[in-house]
Amino acid sequence: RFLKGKTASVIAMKLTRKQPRLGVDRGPIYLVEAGLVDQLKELGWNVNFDGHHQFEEITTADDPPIGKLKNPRFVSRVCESVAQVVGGHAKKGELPVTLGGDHSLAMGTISGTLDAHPNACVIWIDAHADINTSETTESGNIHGMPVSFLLGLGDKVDEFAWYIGLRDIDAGEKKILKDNKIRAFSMHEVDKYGIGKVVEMADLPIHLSFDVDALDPSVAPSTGTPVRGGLTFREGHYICEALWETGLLVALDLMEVNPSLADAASVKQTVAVGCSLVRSALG
Ligand code: B3U
Ligand code: MN
Ligand code: MN
Repeated sequence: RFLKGKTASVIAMKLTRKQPRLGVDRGPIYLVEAGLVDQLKELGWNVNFDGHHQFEEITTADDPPIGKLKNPRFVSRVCESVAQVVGGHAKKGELPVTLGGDHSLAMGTISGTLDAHPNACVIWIDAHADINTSETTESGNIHGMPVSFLLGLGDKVDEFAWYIGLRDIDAGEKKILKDNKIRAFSMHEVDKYGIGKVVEMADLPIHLSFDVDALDPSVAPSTGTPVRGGLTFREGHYICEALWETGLLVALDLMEVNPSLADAASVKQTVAVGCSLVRSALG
């Protein structure tokens, strides 16, 4: 309803974090090589392939931490340009599909979506809340903070974001979620109510930011910070299918596929699941 026609733009991002595990930047390349673009064409989409975006890395020496934040200049520069790329596509009425890559990228993708669809809401599927602030973070990794940056650090933005699949939240994050009245459905709610009830939501354009680590590590092993007890293969797909059926999806991120973290069979499995989630979300 918020799109013009059926054009998807696939944006493959190359952003790696230096800590704690390298290689997450190669995820998008694998997803594209697995044939994602052709698969979407088979579903009837016109696909603009807009990638692989690469950024000249700023060496750690030139990008020292700001407070606890690691690689702040690099991440911020990349996110700024991602926001422009995603915003450009979204304004043309296309559905940007951003493949990552470090989940910090979502600061850029969601900013881009909001440029085109100012009332968009965000559904964040993740094992983690990714809502640490620069003060509460214990790791200093910006991929653990994008939601707090998007919310403007403690600003009251009720129900800007929903979470589904949470099971690894830091104490500081718990407080932020509570203080900002953010709807969060943990795995406990998924067990209790079933995933179907959990995806019922408001009539707004939806940006889906899907971290593959929301899935159980037995389903998606090749990711940086796996946490056991995750969404099943079917639950993950059901979320994507249910969001597609709402007709409200305007943008999608598929993040944290990291092919360097497992044996070849696990990589193949994770990449296949990633492609399949994108297909489900796009009909
Ligand atoms: N909450 C922890 C762990 C974490 C968040 N996102 C990932 N890991 N991938 C942190 O670093 O902020
Ligand atoms: Mn994440
Ligand atoms: Mn995560």
